[in-house]
Amino acid sequence: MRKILLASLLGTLTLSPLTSYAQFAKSEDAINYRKGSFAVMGAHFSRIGAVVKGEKPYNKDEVIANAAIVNTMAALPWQAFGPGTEGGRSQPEIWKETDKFKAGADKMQKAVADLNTAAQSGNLESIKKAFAAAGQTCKACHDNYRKK
Ligand code: ASC
Repeated sequence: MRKILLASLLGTLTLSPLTSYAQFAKSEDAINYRKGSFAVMGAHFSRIGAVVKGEKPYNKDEVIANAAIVNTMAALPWQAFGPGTEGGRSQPEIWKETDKFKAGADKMQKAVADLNTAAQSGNLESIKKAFAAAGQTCKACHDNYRKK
């Protein structure tokens, strides 16, 4: 019984994003991971953006699918900003203002969850509002923490 508990605890710890920066063997791996997850998120966010801007016709199911991907991806990059992973386009302030950076990350995830809810509502006006709010949270972090 104790073995089973220990194994399940270890499994939980290994899968937990909070502890998993240690899963990257090299800082370059963490940098690639966060770049990759932001790139996938950005690609699907932009597809909703094209609808919001009227460049593409509104298709409810496509927006739902894109918003769900953005919502899933939004949870991922943060585990790859662990200690000692400075580099890429990240400004060093990320590792000096960790609380502020985390607050921005949390705000973005909340806004993206709202976008996901709006997508499911099928109301294009709600989607437009939620998209603009989410885009603001992307921009805030880019302005503060991403190298130009
Ligand atoms: C996008 C994308 C971002 C955000 C940001 C919003 O489509 O890839 O990073 O929107 O530009 O200001």
